[in-house]
Amino acid sequence: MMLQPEIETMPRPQLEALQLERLQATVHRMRQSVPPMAQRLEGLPDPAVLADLADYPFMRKSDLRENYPFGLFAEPRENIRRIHASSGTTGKPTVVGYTESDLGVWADCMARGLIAAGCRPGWILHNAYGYGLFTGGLGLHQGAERAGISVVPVSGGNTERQLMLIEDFAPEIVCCTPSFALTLAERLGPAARDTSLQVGILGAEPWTDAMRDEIEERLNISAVNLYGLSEVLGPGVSCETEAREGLVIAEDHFLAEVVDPDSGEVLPDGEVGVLVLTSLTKEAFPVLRYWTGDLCSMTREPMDDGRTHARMSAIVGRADDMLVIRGVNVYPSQVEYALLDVPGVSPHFQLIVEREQTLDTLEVLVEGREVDPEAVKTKLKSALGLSVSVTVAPDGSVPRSEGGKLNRVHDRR
Ligand code: DLL
Repeated sequence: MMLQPEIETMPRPQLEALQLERLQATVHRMRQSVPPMAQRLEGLPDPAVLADLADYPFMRKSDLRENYPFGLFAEPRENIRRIHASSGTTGKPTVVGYTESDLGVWADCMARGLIAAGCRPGWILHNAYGYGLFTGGLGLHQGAERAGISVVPVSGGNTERQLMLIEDFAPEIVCCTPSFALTLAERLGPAARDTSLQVGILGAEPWTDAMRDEIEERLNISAVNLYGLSEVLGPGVSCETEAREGLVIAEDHFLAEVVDPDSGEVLPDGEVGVLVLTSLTKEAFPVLRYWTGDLCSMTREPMDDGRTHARMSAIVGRADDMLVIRGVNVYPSQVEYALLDVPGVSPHFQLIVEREQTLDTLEVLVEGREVDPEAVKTKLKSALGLSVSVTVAPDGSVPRSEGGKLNRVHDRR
Protein backbone atom coordinates (compact mmCIF):
# COMPACT_ATOMS: atom_id res chain seq x y z
CA MET A 1 0.00 0.00 0.00
CA MET A 2 1.15 3.55 -0.70
CA LEU A 3 0.11 6.81 0.92
CA GLN A 4 1.11 9.01 -2.02
CA PRO A 5 1.43 6.69 -5.05
CA GLU A 6 1.81 9.52 -7.59
CA ILE A 7 4.92 10.71 -5.73
CA GLU A 8 6.27 7.35 -4.62
CA THR A 9 6.24 5.90 -8.17
CA MET A 10 7.15 9.09 -10.05
CA PRO A 11 9.33 8.20 -13.07
CA ARG A 12 12.94 9.11 -12.30
CA PRO A 13 13.39 11.75 -15.03
CA GLN A 14 10.37 13.61 -13.66
CA LEU A 15 11.55 13.11 -10.06
CA GLU A 16 15.02 14.42 -10.91
CA ALA A 17 13.59 17.47 -12.68
CA LEU A 18 11.58 18.21 -9.53
CA GLN A 19 14.67 17.73 -7.39
CA LEU A 20 16.72 20.13 -9.50
CA GLU A 21 14.05 22.81 -9.34
CA ARG A 22 13.82 22.40 -5.57
CA LEU A 23 17.60 22.31 -5.13
CA GLN A 24 17.91 25.61 -6.98
CA ALA A 25 15.24 27.10 -4.72
CA THR A 26 17.04 25.81 -1.63
CA VAL A 27 20.37 27.33 -2.70
CA HIS A 28 18.57 30.58 -3.44
CA ARG A 29 16.90 30.52 -0.01
CA MET A 30 20.26 30.02 1.68
CA ARG A 31 21.90 32.86 -0.22
CA GLN A 32 19.00 35.17 0.64
CA SER A 33 18.27 34.26 4.24
CA VAL A 34 21.14 32.43 5.95
CA PRO A 35 24.17 34.77 6.18
CA PRO A 36 26.75 32.15 7.23
CA MET A 37 25.71 29.95 4.28
CA ALA A 38 25.55 32.88 1.86
CA GLN A 39 29.14 33.64 2.75
CA ARG A 40 30.18 30.05 2.16
CA LEU A 41 28.39 29.89 -1.21
CA GLU A 42 29.87 33.16 -2.45
CA GLY A 43 31.47 32.75 -5.87
CA LEU A 44 29.92 29.32 -6.42
CA PRO A 45 27.49 29.15 -9.37
CA ASP A 46 23.90 27.96 -8.93
CA PRO A 47 23.45 24.26 -9.74
CA ALA A 48 22.55 23.72 -13.42
CA VAL A 49 22.29 19.94 -13.08
CA LEU A 50 21.97 17.70 -10.02
CA ALA A 51 25.59 16.56 -10.31
CA ASP A 52 26.69 20.16 -9.65
CA LEU A 53 25.81 19.54 -6.03
CA ALA A 54 29.20 17.85 -5.66
CA ASP A 55 30.87 21.27 -6.04
CA TYR A 56 29.39 22.58 -2.79
CA PRO A 57 31.09 22.24 0.58
CA PHE A 58 29.67 19.96 3.27
CA MET A 59 27.67 21.19 6.23
CA ARG A 60 28.54 19.53 9.52
CA LYS A 61 27.29 19.30 13.07
CA SER A 62 29.96 21.84 14.04
CA ASP A 63 28.20 24.41 11.81
CA LEU A 64 25.10 24.04 13.98
CA ARG A 65 27.15 24.43 17.15
CA GLU A 66 28.94 27.52 15.84
CA ASN A 67 25.63 29.16 14.96
CA TYR A 68 23.83 28.13 18.15
CA PRO A 69 20.95 28.40 18.62
CA PHE A 70 19.09 29.94 15.64
CA GLY A 71 21.90 31.26 13.41
CA LEU A 72 21.21 28.93 10.48
CA PHE A 73 17.45 29.43 10.39
CA ALA A 74 16.20 30.74 7.05
CA GLU A 75 12.93 32.14 8.40
CA PRO A 76 12.25 34.92 10.88
CA ARG A 77 11.79 33.56 14.39
CA GLU A 78 8.06 34.28 14.41
CA ASN A 79 7.50 31.88 11.48
CA ILE A 80 9.00 29.00 13.45
CA ARG A 81 6.34 26.74 14.93
CA ARG A 82 8.51 24.10 16.61
CA ILE A 83 12.04 23.72 17.91
CA HIS A 84 13.81 20.41 18.46
CA ALA A 85 17.34 19.71 19.64
CA SER A 86 19.62 16.77 19.98
CA SER A 87 21.71 16.47 23.07
CA GLY A 88 25.13 15.52 21.74
CA THR A 89 27.78 14.23 24.07
CA THR A 90 29.47 17.51 24.91
CA GLY A 91 28.48 21.15 25.24
CA LYS A 92 25.46 22.78 23.69
CA PRO A 93 22.77 20.82 21.87
CA THR A 94 22.24 21.18 18.12
CA VAL A 95 19.03 23.09 17.51
CA VAL A 96 16.64 22.82 14.56
CA GLY A 97 13.40 24.59 13.70
CA TYR A 98 10.27 23.92 11.64
CA THR A 99 7.70 26.16 9.98
CA GLU A 100 4.12 25.02 9.67
CA SER A 101 4.87 23.77 6.16
CA ASP A 102 7.95 21.89 7.45
CA LEU A 103 5.81 20.13 10.06
CA GLY A 104 3.39 19.12 7.30
CA VAL A 105 6.19 17.69 5.14
CA TRP A 106 7.57 15.81 8.13
CA ALA A 107 4.15 14.31 8.92
CA ASP A 108 3.79 13.27 5.25
CA CYS A 109 7.22 11.62 5.14
CA MET A 110 6.58 9.75 8.37
CA ALA A 111 3.04 8.71 7.38
CA ARG A 112 4.36 7.49 4.03
CA GLY A 113 6.93 5.37 5.85
CA LEU A 114 4.39 3.89 8.27
CA ILE A 115 2.02 2.84 5.50
CA ALA A 116 4.91 1.48 3.39
CA ALA A 117 6.08 -0.51 6.41
CA GLY A 118 2.74 -2.31 6.61
CA CYS A 119 0.89 -0.21 9.20
CA ARG A 120 -2.76 0.42 8.42
CA PRO A 121 -5.23 3.25 9.15
CA GLY A 122 -7.38 2.38 12.15
CA TRP A 123 -4.61 0.54 13.97
CA ILE A 124 -3.20 1.52 17.37
CA LEU A 125 0.43 2.64 17.66
CA HIS A 126 2.29 2.35 20.97
CA ASN A 127 4.87 5.14 20.70
CA ALA A 128 7.77 4.49 23.07
CA TYR A 129 10.16 6.95 21.43
CA GLY A 130 10.97 9.80 23.80
CA TYR A 131 8.76 12.88 23.65
CA GLY A 132 10.49 16.19 24.13
CA LEU A 133 13.36 17.85 22.33
CA PHE A 134 14.24 14.48 20.75
CA THR A 135 12.48 14.17 17.37
CA GLY A 136 11.47 10.51 17.78
CA GLY A 137 8.33 10.90 19.91
CA LEU A 138 6.65 13.82 18.17
CA GLY A 139 7.91 12.74 14.73
CA LEU A 140 6.19 9.37 14.91
CA HIS A 141 3.21 10.96 16.61
CA GLN A 142 2.31 13.44 13.88
CA GLY A 143 3.07 10.89 11.13
CA ALA A 144 0.77 8.32 12.68
CA GLU A 145 -2.05 10.84 13.06
CA ARG A 146 -1.59 11.83 9.43
CA ALA A 147 -1.83 8.16 8.42
CA GLY A 148 -5.10 7.70 10.31
CA ILE A 149 -3.53 5.64 13.07
CA SER A 150 -4.43 6.03 16.80
CA VAL A 151 -1.39 7.03 18.83
CA VAL A 152 -0.66 6.06 22.42
CA PRO A 153 2.01 8.66 23.35
CA VAL A 154 3.77 6.62 26.02
CA SER A 155 7.29 8.03 25.53
CA GLY A 156 10.36 6.23 26.92
CA GLY A 157 11.02 4.72 30.35
CA ASN A 158 8.94 2.78 32.88
CA THR A 159 9.02 -0.55 31.11
CA GLU A 160 6.52 -2.21 33.47
CA ARG A 161 3.88 0.38 32.70
CA GLN A 162 4.56 0.01 28.98
CA LEU A 163 3.97 -3.73 29.21
CA MET A 164 0.67 -3.14 30.99
CA LEU A 165 -0.48 -0.68 28.32
CA ILE A 166 0.48 -3.05 25.53
CA GLU A 167 -1.59 -5.76 27.14
CA ASP A 168 -4.58 -3.53 27.90
CA PHE A 169 -4.75 -1.37 24.74
CA ALA A 170 -3.77 -4.16 22.32
CA PRO A 171 -1.78 -2.01 19.84
CA GLU A 172 -0.77 -3.50 16.48
CA ILE A 173 2.32 -1.27 16.19
CA VAL A 174 5.19 -0.60 18.56
CA CYS A 175 7.67 2.23 17.87
CA CYS A 176 10.93 2.22 19.81
CA THR A 177 14.66 1.64 19.52
CA PRO A 178 15.67 -1.92 18.55
CA SER A 179 17.43 -2.33 21.88
CA PHE A 180 14.24 -1.38 23.73
CA ALA A 181 12.31 -3.90 21.62
CA LEU A 182 14.66 -6.55 23.01
CA THR A 183 14.11 -5.24 26.53
CA LEU A 184 10.35 -5.63 26.02
CA ALA A 185 10.84 -9.17 24.71
CA GLU A 186 13.04 -10.04 27.64
CA ARG A 187 10.60 -8.73 30.26
CA LEU A 188 7.66 -10.48 28.63
CA GLY A 189 9.41 -13.83 28.45
CA PRO A 190 7.54 -16.56 26.56
CA ALA A 191 4.37 -14.38 26.48
CA ALA A 192 6.22 -12.00 24.11
CA ARG A 193 5.04 -13.98 21.09
CA ASP A 194 1.38 -13.70 22.07
CA THR A 195 0.83 -9.92 22.25
CA SER A 196 -1.36 -8.00 19.80
CA LEU A 197 1.74 -6.47 18.19
CA GLN A 198 2.26 -7.06 14.46
CA VAL A 199 4.77 -4.44 13.34
CA GLY A 200 7.73 -2.76 15.05
CA ILE A 201 8.97 0.56 13.62
CA LEU A 202 12.49 0.54 14.93
CA GLY A 203 15.35 3.00 14.55
CA ALA A 204 17.32 5.86 16.11
CA GLU A 205 20.31 3.57 16.66
CA PRO A 206 22.21 1.03 14.56
CA TRP A 207 21.08 -2.58 14.45
CA THR A 208 21.96 -5.61 12.37
CA ASP A 209 19.93 -8.19 10.46
CA ALA A 210 20.82 -10.70 13.14
CA MET A 211 19.28 -8.45 15.76
CA ARG A 212 16.22 -8.08 13.56
CA ASP A 213 15.85 -11.87 13.34
CA GLU A 214 16.00 -12.11 17.10
CA ILE A 215 13.43 -9.33 17.65
CA GLU A 216 11.06 -10.85 15.09
CA GLU A 217 11.40 -14.31 16.54
CA ARG A 218 10.96 -13.27 20.16
CA LEU A 219 8.16 -10.74 19.67
CA ASN A 220 6.51 -12.45 16.70
CA ILE A 221 6.37 -9.17 14.74
CA SER A 222 7.69 -7.74 11.51
CA ALA A 223 10.56 -5.43 12.55
CA VAL A 224 11.01 -2.55 10.11
CA ASN A 225 13.93 -0.14 9.94
CA LEU A 226 13.25 3.61 10.19
CA TYR A 227 15.99 6.20 9.74
CA GLY A 228 16.34 9.90 10.24
CA LEU A 229 18.24 12.59 12.09
CA SER A 230 17.14 15.81 13.68
CA GLU A 231 19.49 18.04 11.69
CA VAL A 232 17.78 16.95 8.46
CA LEU A 233 14.20 16.23 9.58
CA GLY A 234 13.86 13.69 12.38
CA PRO A 235 12.49 10.18 11.77
CA GLY A 236 11.09 9.73 8.24
CA VAL A 237 14.05 10.56 6.00
CA SER A 238 13.86 6.90 4.94
CA CYS A 239 11.96 3.79 5.95
CA GLU A 240 11.81 0.18 4.82
CA THR A 241 8.75 -1.14 3.04
CA GLU A 242 7.14 -4.49 3.73
CA ALA A 243 9.46 -5.98 1.08
CA ARG A 244 12.43 -4.87 3.20
CA GLU A 245 14.79 -4.27 0.33
CA GLY A 246 16.48 -1.20 1.77
CA LEU A 247 15.14 2.02 3.25
CA VAL A 248 13.25 4.15 0.73
CA ILE A 249 14.42 7.77 0.89
CA ALA A 250 11.72 10.47 0.58
CA GLU A 251 13.50 11.76 -2.50
CA ASP A 252 10.99 14.46 -3.32
CA HIS A 253 12.16 16.15 -0.10
CA PHE A 254 15.79 15.00 0.25
CA LEU A 255 18.71 14.46 -2.09
CA ALA A 256 21.06 11.72 -0.95
CA GLU A 257 24.70 11.17 -1.82
CA VAL A 258 27.14 8.58 -0.52
CA VAL A 259 30.70 9.90 -0.31
CA ASP A 260 34.13 8.57 0.52
CA PRO A 261 34.76 9.24 4.24
CA ASP A 262 38.33 10.42 3.58
CA SER A 263 38.28 12.22 0.24
CA GLY A 264 34.63 13.36 0.23
CA GLU A 265 34.30 12.17 -3.42
CA VAL A 266 30.83 10.97 -4.45
CA LEU A 267 30.81 7.16 -4.65
CA PRO A 268 28.94 5.05 -7.20
CA ASP A 269 25.75 3.25 -6.14
CA GLY A 270 26.45 0.08 -4.17
CA GLU A 271 29.59 1.32 -2.44
CA VAL A 272 29.62 2.02 1.29
CA GLY A 273 30.46 5.54 2.40
CA VAL A 274 29.11 8.47 4.39
CA LEU A 275 25.51 9.46 3.74
CA VAL A 276 25.24 13.16 2.82
CA LEU A 277 21.78 14.74 2.70
CA THR A 278 20.40 17.93 1.17
CA SER A 279 16.92 19.16 2.01
CA LEU A 280 14.77 20.22 -0.95
CA THR A 281 11.64 21.65 0.64
CA LYS A 282 12.58 22.74 4.14
CA GLU A 283 11.86 26.36 4.96
CA ALA A 284 13.07 26.99 8.51
CA PHE A 285 16.25 24.95 8.54
CA PRO A 286 17.44 23.98 5.06
CA VAL A 287 20.58 21.85 4.86
CA LEU A 288 23.00 21.62 1.97
CA ARG A 289 25.19 18.51 1.78
CA TYR A 290 24.81 17.66 5.46
CA TRP A 291 27.49 15.20 6.52
CA THR A 292 25.51 12.65 8.58
CA GLY A 293 28.54 10.58 9.57
CA ASP A 294 26.37 7.47 8.99
CA LEU A 295 27.84 4.76 6.77
CA CYS A 296 25.63 3.02 4.19
CA SER A 297 25.31 2.29 0.47
CA MET A 298 22.59 3.35 -1.96
CA THR A 299 20.71 2.05 -5.00
CA ARG A 300 18.46 3.79 -7.51
CA GLU A 301 17.01 0.57 -8.96
CA PRO A 302 13.21 0.75 -9.00
CA MET A 303 11.35 -1.69 -6.75
CA ASP A 304 8.99 -4.43 -7.92
CA ASP A 305 6.05 -2.59 -6.38
CA GLY A 306 6.70 0.43 -8.63
CA ARG A 307 8.45 2.65 -6.08
CA THR A 308 11.13 4.70 -7.83
CA HIS A 309 12.84 6.61 -5.02
CA ALA A 310 16.43 5.74 -4.13
CA ARG A 311 17.00 3.29 -1.31
CA MET A 312 19.77 3.14 1.26
CA SER A 313 21.10 0.08 3.04
CA ALA A 314 20.82 -0.21 6.79
CA ILE A 315 23.43 1.93 8.53
CA VAL A 316 26.53 -0.23 8.96
CA GLY A 317 28.32 2.10 11.35
CA ARG A 318 29.36 5.67 11.91
CA ALA A 319 32.37 7.21 10.29
CA ASP A 320 33.33 8.64 13.68
CA ASP A 321 32.23 5.57 15.64
CA MET A 322 35.02 3.55 14.24
CA LEU A 323 37.47 2.75 16.98
CA VAL A 324 41.09 2.55 16.02
CA ILE A 325 42.79 0.21 18.44
CA ARG A 326 46.48 -0.50 17.97
CA GLY A 327 46.06 0.48 14.32
CA VAL A 328 43.10 -1.84 13.72
CA ASN A 329 39.71 -0.38 12.71
CA VAL A 330 36.91 -1.81 14.82
CA TYR A 331 33.17 -1.20 14.38
CA PRO A 332 30.78 -2.14 17.21
CA SER A 333 28.60 -3.94 14.64
CA GLN A 334 31.47 -6.34 13.88
CA VAL A 335 31.56 -7.31 17.55
CA GLU A 336 27.81 -7.82 17.55
CA TYR A 337 27.97 -10.15 14.55
CA ALA A 338 30.81 -12.16 16.03
CA LEU A 339 29.07 -12.61 19.39
CA LEU A 340 25.98 -14.03 17.75
CA ASP A 341 28.03 -17.06 16.78
CA VAL A 342 29.07 -17.88 20.32
CA PRO A 343 26.68 -20.23 22.15
CA GLY A 344 25.16 -18.88 25.38
CA VAL A 345 26.12 -15.23 24.78
CA SER A 346 23.25 -12.72 24.87
CA PRO A 347 23.11 -9.80 22.38
CA HIS A 348 23.98 -7.32 25.14
CA PHE A 349 27.58 -6.15 25.29
CA GLN A 350 29.81 -3.16 25.99
CA LEU A 351 33.15 -2.15 24.60
CA ILE A 352 35.62 -0.51 26.95
CA VAL A 353 38.73 1.02 25.45
CA GLU A 354 41.59 2.05 27.69
CA ARG A 355 45.14 3.21 27.29
CA GLU A 356 47.73 1.55 29.50
CA GLN A 357 50.84 3.68 29.10
CA THR A 358 51.10 3.66 25.32
CA LEU A 359 49.17 0.51 24.58
CA ASP A 360 45.44 0.63 23.81
CA THR A 361 43.33 -2.23 25.09
CA LEU A 362 39.83 -3.33 24.23
CA GLU A 363 37.76 -5.08 26.83
CA VAL A 364 34.56 -6.71 25.68
CA LEU A 365 31.98 -7.13 28.40
CA VAL A 366 29.48 -9.83 27.50
CA GLU A 367 26.86 -11.69 29.46
CA GLY A 368 25.42 -15.13 29.31
CA ARG A 369 25.13 -18.49 30.95
CA GLU A 370 27.95 -21.01 30.96
CA VAL A 371 29.95 -18.96 28.49
CA ASP A 372 33.57 -19.87 27.93
CA PRO A 373 35.53 -16.57 27.83
CA GLU A 374 38.25 -18.25 25.78
CA ALA A 375 35.73 -19.15 23.06
CA VAL A 376 34.59 -15.51 22.93
CA LYS A 377 38.19 -14.32 22.77
CA THR A 378 39.08 -16.66 19.93
CA LYS A 379 35.97 -15.69 17.97
CA LEU A 380 36.64 -11.96 18.40
CA LYS A 381 40.29 -12.32 17.54
CA SER A 382 39.45 -13.89 14.20
CA ALA A 383 36.57 -11.48 13.50
CA LEU A 384 38.45 -8.28 14.37
CA GLY A 385 42.05 -9.26 13.79
CA LEU A 386 42.82 -8.01 17.27
CA SER A 387 43.42 -9.60 20.67
CA VAL A 388 40.88 -8.42 23.22
CA SER A 389 40.18 -9.19 26.84
CA VAL A 390 36.79 -10.65 27.62
CA THR A 391 34.73 -10.37 30.79
CA VAL A 392 31.65 -12.53 31.15
CA ALA A 393 29.06 -10.97 33.45
CA PRO A 394 25.98 -12.73 34.82
CA ASP A 395 22.81 -12.65 32.73
CA GLY A 396 20.97 -9.34 32.96
CA SER A 397 23.90 -7.29 34.28
CA VAL A 398 24.89 -5.39 31.12
CA PRO A 399 22.89 -2.12 31.05
CA ARG A 400 19.66 -2.35 29.04
CA SER A 401 17.84 0.27 27.03
CA GLU A 402 15.04 1.96 28.94
CA GLY A 403 13.85 3.58 25.73
CA GLY A 404 16.66 6.01 24.93
CA LYS A 405 19.62 5.35 22.68
CA LEU A 406 22.01 2.77 24.00
CA ASN A 407 25.68 3.62 24.36
CA ARG A 408 27.75 0.49 23.91
CA VAL A 409 31.14 2.11 23.53
CA HIS A 410 33.14 3.57 26.41
CA ASP A 411 36.31 5.06 25.04
CA ARG A 412 38.37 6.07 28.09
CA ARG A 413 41.53 7.05 26.22
O1 DLL B 1 17.37 9.40 16.10
C1 DLL B 1 15.67 10.31 14.67
C2 DLL B 1 14.92 9.03 14.73
C3 DLL B 1 13.96 8.84 15.70
C4 DLL B 1 15.14 8.04 13.77
C5 DLL B 1 13.24 7.66 15.74
C6 DLL B 1 14.43 6.87 13.79
C7 DLL B 1 13.47 6.68 14.77
P1 DLL B 1 18.87 12.01 16.22
O2 DLL B 1 18.64 11.90 17.68
O3 DLL B 1 19.24 13.31 15.64
O4 DLL B 1 17.57 11.58 15.43
O5 DLL B 1 19.95 10.91 15.86
C8 DLL B 1 20.31 10.68 14.52
O6 DLL B 1 20.82 8.35 14.98
O7 DLL B 1 22.63 10.12 12.48
C9 DLL B 1 22.18 7.81 13.14
O8 DLL B 1 23.52 7.79 13.59
C10 DLL B 1 21.28 7.25 14.22
N1 DLL B 1 20.13 6.55 13.59
C11 DLL B 1 18.88 6.99 13.43
N2 DLL B 1 18.12 6.03 12.86
C12 DLL B 1 18.92 4.96 12.63
C13 DLL B 1 18.74 3.67 12.04
C14 DLL B 1 16.93 10.35 15.48
N3 DLL B 1 17.57 3.24 11.60
C15 DLL B 1 21.34 9.57 14.43
N4 DLL B 1 19.83 2.86 11.97
C16 DLL B 1 21.68 9.24 13.01
C17 DLL B 1 21.04 3.26 12.43
C18 DLL B 1 20.21 5.31 13.10
N5 DLL B 1 21.25 4.46 13.00
